[in-house]
Amino acid sequence: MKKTYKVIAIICTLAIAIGLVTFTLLTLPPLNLQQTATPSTSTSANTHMATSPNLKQPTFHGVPVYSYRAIQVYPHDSSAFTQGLTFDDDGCLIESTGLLGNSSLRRVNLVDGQVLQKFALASDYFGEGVTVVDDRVIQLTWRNSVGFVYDKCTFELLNTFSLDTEGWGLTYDGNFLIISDGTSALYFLDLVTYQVVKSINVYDVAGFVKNLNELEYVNGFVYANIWYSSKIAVINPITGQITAYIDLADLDQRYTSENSMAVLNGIAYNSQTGQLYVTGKLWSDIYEIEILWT
Ligand SMILES: [Ca+2]
Repeated sequence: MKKTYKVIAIICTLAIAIGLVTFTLLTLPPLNLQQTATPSTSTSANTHMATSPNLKQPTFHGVPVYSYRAIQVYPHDSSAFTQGLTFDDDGCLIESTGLLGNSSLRRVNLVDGQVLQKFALASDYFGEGVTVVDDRVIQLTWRNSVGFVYDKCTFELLNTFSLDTEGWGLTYDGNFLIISDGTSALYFLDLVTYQVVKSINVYDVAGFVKNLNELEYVNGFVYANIWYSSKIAVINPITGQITAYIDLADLDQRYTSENSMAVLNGIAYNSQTGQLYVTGKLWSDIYEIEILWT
């Protein structure tokens, strides 16, 4: 009888074991082939890529690089140390120049390069970015911790405001002033108080991108010169992600000039015509360009 009980016990144990194995197999999730692949190397940056480059698309730091076509060339004052460039409502260029003792605010005839109007800054101020907001022209200074507000028509100095950072580039997105300070940050300033209300850090797949310089707001993106680079960064102003670079190396007069300071710096977009212009510090030309988005 004992033998019979043993056999029954063994059979029951085996049955329970088989039941448990069967239950376990039935309740496991189906094998996901993707989970067996090499672990992803994606980062928070490239998972936010707005544009997926094709195989032939040149890239820089994981970002598509686009070329350009020069449509027209205009003369530019080669003594102008360009730090800011934008358009007024009449299609004239508003330009800010730098260097101590040579800083100015200018209204320039695009076609012949003539300076139509000029306000010379005191010799201890170093002019930087410039933009137009309604009837005001706003100009930054580099390390003077101050911004200037002018009457758009007369260039009469109306007001000043303090800056907590260095002043480099400046543009206007319709709601805020946007300032760069040579780091990877863009600061958004209130139009009335000139206080910083938010900021973002600009990055590509390789990390934060510093030396952001002259700025221009173009169709929902911030275009930025990068100091000592021939590339313009196209920045998503909400996330800070660089979604494209525009390579202007062939235009860069730093390579044809004997002055190593003659870097690309100056982007102006005429929103009424859709035309885009670029120049640089001490450059003899302003170029109207078309970006080749293919
Ligand atoms: Ca600009």
